[in-house]
Amino acid sequence: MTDLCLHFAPGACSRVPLIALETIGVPFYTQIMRFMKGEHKSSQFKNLNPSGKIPVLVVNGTPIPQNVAILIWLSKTYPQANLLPESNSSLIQAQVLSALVRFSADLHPLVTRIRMPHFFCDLEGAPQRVVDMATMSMSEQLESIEADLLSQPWMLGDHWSVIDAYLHWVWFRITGAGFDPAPFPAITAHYSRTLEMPAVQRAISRENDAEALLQSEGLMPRF
Ligand SMILES: N[C@@H](CCC(=O)N[C@@H](CS)C(=O)NCC(=O)O)C(=O)O
Repeated sequence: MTDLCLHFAPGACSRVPLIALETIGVPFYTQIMRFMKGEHKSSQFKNLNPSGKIPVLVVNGTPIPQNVAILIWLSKTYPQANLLPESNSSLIQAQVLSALVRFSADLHPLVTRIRMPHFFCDLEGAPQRVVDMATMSMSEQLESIEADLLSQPWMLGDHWSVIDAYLHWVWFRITGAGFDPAPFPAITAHYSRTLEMPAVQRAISRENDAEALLQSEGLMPRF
């Protein structure tokens, strides 16, 4: 049996592969990242991901860092879970990859600016400006997603994919930081639909358990 360990933290973007793993239903275990102890900066963890970031999925001892790489590996390894649509057309494959990478390369960095603006500029008053500018860019990005979701239930059409799990996480993080949901009713409804999915509920439950543990250790990060 394949040995799968996901390095994750409550609230972090590791929720996306966590949802993917829960959707597949394969046995896996988890390793909680203790950011407050600087574990992500340790040489031990950097052997798994030189960028010092989660998620990392360790497969039979071999690490896969980066959300996109993890999600594609899971999708190809467990095709029955339909995490991403399969196609023999390289053009369609490229379109699906493009939709996924949009989240990791375009939207995700904006989430980071909205949640942790001091990582980008710590001059007095600057973090708020970072938030404001990232919020404007995020709103622009979300306009096209809102338009799509007004005519289809999921990001790629009629069928859920892990791209919907990525949108779920983006929305969770930005609305949790005060982003105004009012102009985006279709995305709000999409988020509600994802919350009803058992795999999403199991992923959140794992995060809640991890959060309780980190709280008890005084190591729950505010990020
Ligand atoms: N490109 C990476 C980004 C991962 C990422 O930003 N992870 C955050 C948590 S959401 C992290 O570990 N941050 C720690 C840090 O930057 O020090 C991916 O898609 O996996």
